[in-house]
Amino acid sequence: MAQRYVFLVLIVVAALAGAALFAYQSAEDDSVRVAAKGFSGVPRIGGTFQLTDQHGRTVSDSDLRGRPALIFFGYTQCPDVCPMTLLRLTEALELLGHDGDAVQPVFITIDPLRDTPDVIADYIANFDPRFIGLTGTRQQIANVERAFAVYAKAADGAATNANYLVDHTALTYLIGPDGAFRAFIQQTLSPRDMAERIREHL
Ligand SMILES: [Cu+2]
Repeated sequence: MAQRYVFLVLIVVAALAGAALFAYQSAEDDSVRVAAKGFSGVPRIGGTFQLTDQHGRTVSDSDLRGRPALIFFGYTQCPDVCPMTLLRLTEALELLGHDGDAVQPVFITIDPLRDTPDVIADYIANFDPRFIGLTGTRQQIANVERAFAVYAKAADGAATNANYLVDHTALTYLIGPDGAFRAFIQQTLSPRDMAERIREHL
């Protein structure tokens, strides 16, 4: 009887230790998300950045002030999520008609090594003509990713394989005319739902 009791206690202790370890690891995974939150619980997303557009001109966060912006982070060699999302955003902007003219759509690369201004210029020509496409140095891109709490990681073997993939978050950020974060536009929404979500903030 006593032996059985000891065995049960050991199981409970092991379970608690496992739960504590799991909680610790989850907390680490969530650290980026937590860091992006302000005291009010509203995500503190955005900030200052300086990048280069598809024409080689410098664009900073202050250049985007005065009108709402739709910011999508991706890369031109993405086989699926990026082109699909950019097509849906393009369609959503068309559905908004003249109301859509108020919005500045922005593509920011998470793959600055391959996505030069020229490469981005060719790429965004496939989507809404109002898009601006931004790139920068590795450090500039790392800074803007941190400001927007974007996750992006090149696949293993990227150093030796020129056709490497990049794993990344695929949310679109709706930013107000004051530069403050307003809403996420999920890439899984239909263009019509995207348009409605954008319209709520015009
Ligand atoms: Cu992608």
